Amino acid sequence: MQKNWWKESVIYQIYPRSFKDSNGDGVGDLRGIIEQLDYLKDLGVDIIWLSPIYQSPNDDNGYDISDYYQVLPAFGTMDDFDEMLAEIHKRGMRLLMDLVVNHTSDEHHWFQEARKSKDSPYRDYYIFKPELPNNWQSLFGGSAWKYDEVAGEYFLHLFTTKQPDLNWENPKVRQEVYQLMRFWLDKGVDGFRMDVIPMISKYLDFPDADFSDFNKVIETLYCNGPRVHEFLQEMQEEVLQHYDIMTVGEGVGIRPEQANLYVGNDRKELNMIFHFGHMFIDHGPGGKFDIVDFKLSDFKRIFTDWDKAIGDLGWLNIYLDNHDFPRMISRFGNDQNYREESGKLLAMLILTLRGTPCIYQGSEIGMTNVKFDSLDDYRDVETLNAYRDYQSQGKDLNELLQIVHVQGRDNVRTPIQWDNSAHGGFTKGEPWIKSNPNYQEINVEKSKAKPDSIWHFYQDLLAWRKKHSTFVYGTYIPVEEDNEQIFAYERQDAQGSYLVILNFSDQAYTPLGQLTNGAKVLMSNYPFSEDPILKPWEGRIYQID
Ligand code: TEU
Repeated sequence: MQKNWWKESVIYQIYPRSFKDSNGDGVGDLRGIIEQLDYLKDLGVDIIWLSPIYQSPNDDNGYDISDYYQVLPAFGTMDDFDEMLAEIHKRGMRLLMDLVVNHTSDEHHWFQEARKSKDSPYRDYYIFKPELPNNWQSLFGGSAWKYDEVAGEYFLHLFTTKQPDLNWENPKVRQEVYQLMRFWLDKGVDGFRMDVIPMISKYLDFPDADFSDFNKVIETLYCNGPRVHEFLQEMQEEVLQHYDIMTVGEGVGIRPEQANLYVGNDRKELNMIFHFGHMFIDHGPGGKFDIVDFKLSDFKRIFTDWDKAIGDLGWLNIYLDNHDFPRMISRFGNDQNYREESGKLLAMLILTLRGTPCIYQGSEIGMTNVKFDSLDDYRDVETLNAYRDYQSQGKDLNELLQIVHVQGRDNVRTPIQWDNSAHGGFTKGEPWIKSNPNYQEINVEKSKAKPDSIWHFYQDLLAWRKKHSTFVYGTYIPVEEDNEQIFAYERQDAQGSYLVILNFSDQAYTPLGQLTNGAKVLMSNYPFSEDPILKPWEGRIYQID
């Protein structure tokens, strides 16, 4: 297996709007990030993935870009960016920017020009049709086609109506993208996380879709289009191969069997992907707000299937939440009775599975989902669109509120809780979104002051992982795959043999003798004990011969 710095690193995702506000306007900013770089270095992360900071009307909080060459003024200036990048590099860390090029904002001048005339040179930067071509639905509700009065045609938007999809069939569009990538890479950026990159190639016959299973539509029609690999290989040829950088694709819609088409080291496309196997595990046929149950064995099997699919040819990210999904402690742990224990256990999972771990901001202190009392407290366009649809269809708004409490993206977008002062010390002003009221109990200051906190557990485990390369390059061998209480696996190579057992339950667990015979406990998320019985939400790393 090829050794690479991006396989040995740990990524920390910053959602800048909610990370740290330095000037009291209630919105996180680049200077706030600069203030906290020592905090991140001290935690022990290596790469910062920064969600979009470009000029945007913020219909989708920056994933709707109106100028790829400008920093959103609320986040700061280009000088602030240059200083932040220099300070990141000074600390031996790296920066990934978020590349959002499946679509732009409708306020981008390309779209504004395109809609003016069918003869505009920008017209086929987007996908305009004279008639409604099919029944496609946006991931954010409603039709995926909007009739534009000025343009006199419909245009495609797989996301909000303010996020028109770019037409990658047009070589001019691709050259525009390569140019903006070079602009940021020439500034010294260390790579990109590529937003919905499997969506850039469209099925040009635009067939109708069967929405009885939305996830299937995403996989078979919205993603993995006929030219996606051609486009990515051209991107590699034109841009990526000329820099020592890393690329990670947001792997929505990719099936395990398709993974190495994107990340196989012989493919010259991407270095790795965030796959969505476990992220859609509780999404029913109706999508994310159609919540279904799942078993631990289903959850485990997804990781095993993906590890098998990738083999030694490709590479994956390992993550359990990001800015689009609920807080992992609330979704996969127990944020009521075992918040600290399950937070540490989940940290052990992402830091010992095979792949580049990604920690989402606030996980290191065990931040949880929020339960705002009113839908009016929410800011995410995905939630607000659902709110609008429920209202227009006369559906039960309280039912929607309960669903949003579980699945809403604002669960992970409440401000980072730095201390127990107002708004968790995130801002001296009024935050753009309310803080989680539990910031008095859950905050960085308190967590760093508590020696056995989640924060210290992350710091210890991050340091420990650096000294045990088996957790980077070793094989992954699942054990007890049908067990509905524990997630257990071995990691092995010439440098070492380890067994990880994670008790995903509120009950104690007695490992089978043969599982731990002769194994030596190296680490636990509970105070050290030779007791063979795992406590509720106890995770252990054993050395095995
Ligand atoms: O997300 C794409 C994507 O698939 C997610 O929208 C996810 O399926 C959904 O949010 C689950 O609710 C990327 C960005 O990460 C997301 O923040 C953007 O809203 C979206 O693309 C459009 O750019």
